[in-house]
Amino acid sequence: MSADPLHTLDHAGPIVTLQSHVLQQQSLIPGATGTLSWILSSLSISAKIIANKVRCARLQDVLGEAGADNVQGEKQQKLDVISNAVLLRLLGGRDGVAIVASEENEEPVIIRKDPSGEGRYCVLFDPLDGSSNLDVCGGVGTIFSILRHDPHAADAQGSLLQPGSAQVAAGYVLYGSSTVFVLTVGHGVDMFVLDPAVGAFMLVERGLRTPAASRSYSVNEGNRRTFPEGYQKYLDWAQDSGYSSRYVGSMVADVHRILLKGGVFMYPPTKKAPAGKLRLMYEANPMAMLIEQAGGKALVAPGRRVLDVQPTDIHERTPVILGSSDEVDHVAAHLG
Ligand code: P6P
Repeated sequence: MSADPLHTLDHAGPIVTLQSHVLQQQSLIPGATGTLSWILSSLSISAKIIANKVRCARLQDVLGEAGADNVQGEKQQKLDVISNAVLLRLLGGRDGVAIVASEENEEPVIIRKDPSGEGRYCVLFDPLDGSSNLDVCGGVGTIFSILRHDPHAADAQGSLLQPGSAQVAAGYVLYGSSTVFVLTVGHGVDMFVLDPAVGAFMLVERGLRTPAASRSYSVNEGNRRTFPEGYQKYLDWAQDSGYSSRYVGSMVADVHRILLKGGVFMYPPTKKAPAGKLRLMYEANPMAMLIEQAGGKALVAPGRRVLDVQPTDIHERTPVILGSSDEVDHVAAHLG
């Protein structure tokens, strides 16, 4: 029998879309104006547009490099540029967005700066994380982080440079075997899957919890020899303890597996990236909020939460250790 939405109505209760879920959550927040809901709506539309472009990329000849480097010094993929433009256009059309910051733009984009900026938000994102996996049909994703805008800040950086604990919402879209939208607004983690026949993200998991333990780690072991010693000691211990290793090389794909099945994801400092490779503001912070909301842990070092780091630059990088609470503890114990 087809898994059409009406079928699920018989077996799984009411049909809830991302749109109706967000509006329902808005109704629970006293004084909510709907501004954040409208921003989340624009991210949902962006995700549908990007998903379509990712799935038709090879057919429409938009795979491969765009011919320029981004602010990170990385080769931009054509779809990085396209996805970035989609998000800028959709968010730019939302009255509640004051500032946008993207991995693909060296400077933040000021959308609105009138002094009555009260009640507006800053949206930070990596438009297509893991895009180097596109030409081999690997999982790629969009990661987003939403902060309250400070209209009294001297400049855009002043409003953006808030610790991850200040995020009001965070999430990602995984363009994998299905298109999955994972979201938290600070009251747990909810997961939606795009039903292409309906064109809507359908709620499939409410209040996701990551397992407290799972004997699996996720790290690029090609860099192992340049990891600080404590990480090498952890890997020796994990391998002696029969742990399995899973690594896609696309943060959204790796973290989604950790969120659902547990384990620990790490990007340690390396010789090439002594401060770590992942970006704090629009990769580590949103993923850390999701993992903590799901009952896991997210650290930059033993005893230091990702969400407590006070950023000094919107593109700064950080080491990351995140996932099941027991598994993060095992890594931290070896780092001393
Ligand atoms: P490496 C993708 O380029 C990315 O930013 C993350 O999605 C991913 O976790 C990491 O880099 C992979 O880096 O050095 O293992 O290829």
